[in-house]
Amino acid sequence: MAKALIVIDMQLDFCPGGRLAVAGGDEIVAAINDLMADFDAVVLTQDWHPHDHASFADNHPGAAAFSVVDMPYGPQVLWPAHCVIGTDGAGFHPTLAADCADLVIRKGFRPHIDSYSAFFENDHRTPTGLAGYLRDRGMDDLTFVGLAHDFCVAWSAIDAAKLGFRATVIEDATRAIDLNGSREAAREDMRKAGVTLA
Ligand code: VGL
Ligand code: ZN
Repeated sequence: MAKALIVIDMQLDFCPGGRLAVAGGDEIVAAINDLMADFDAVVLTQDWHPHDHASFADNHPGAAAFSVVDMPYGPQVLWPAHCVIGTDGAGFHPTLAADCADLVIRKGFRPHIDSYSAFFENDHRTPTGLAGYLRDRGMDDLTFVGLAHDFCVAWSAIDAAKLGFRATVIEDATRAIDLNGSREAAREDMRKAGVTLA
């Protein structure tokens, strides 16, 4: 079995001081760097939004950040603007060993649809191409770390399990946004999908 480490969205905007800061987001960088040597491949995902992205509350006049709206593809949380293409906040945390990655895959670049998962956009149908890349390289055992536990990490791990990969989340190397109990809900959804929580 070949093992890949999938590092989700370790970007400055998700770390303290960033535009969608996850509490303690920067505390996991050293642990993630240490894990990289144990894997046959390392993939980084990068949340990468145009300034007019539909997931930004600013682009919905009168709507509050963290409220939920109905999009053609389903409910969507409206976020503060974050990870805007080309900004410092969209960059990786400076101490992340990003040079060790085999692949950086960007997601969320289409203005009208968000993409939490590393595998599919939020319509659960439009592929990012990552599954094909991993299969071509014979990677069948995937471990997920990074930000945020209850959104992009959970959605990625659940999709991986549905696609037939072995999927593990190392919870100590994640941090959650925890919006209205989303952390526990995500843990339950991951367990149901067959994701191992380590
Ligand atoms: C994420 C909300 C919006 C994440 C990305 O990386 O978990 N969350 N965009
Ligand atoms: Zn985003």
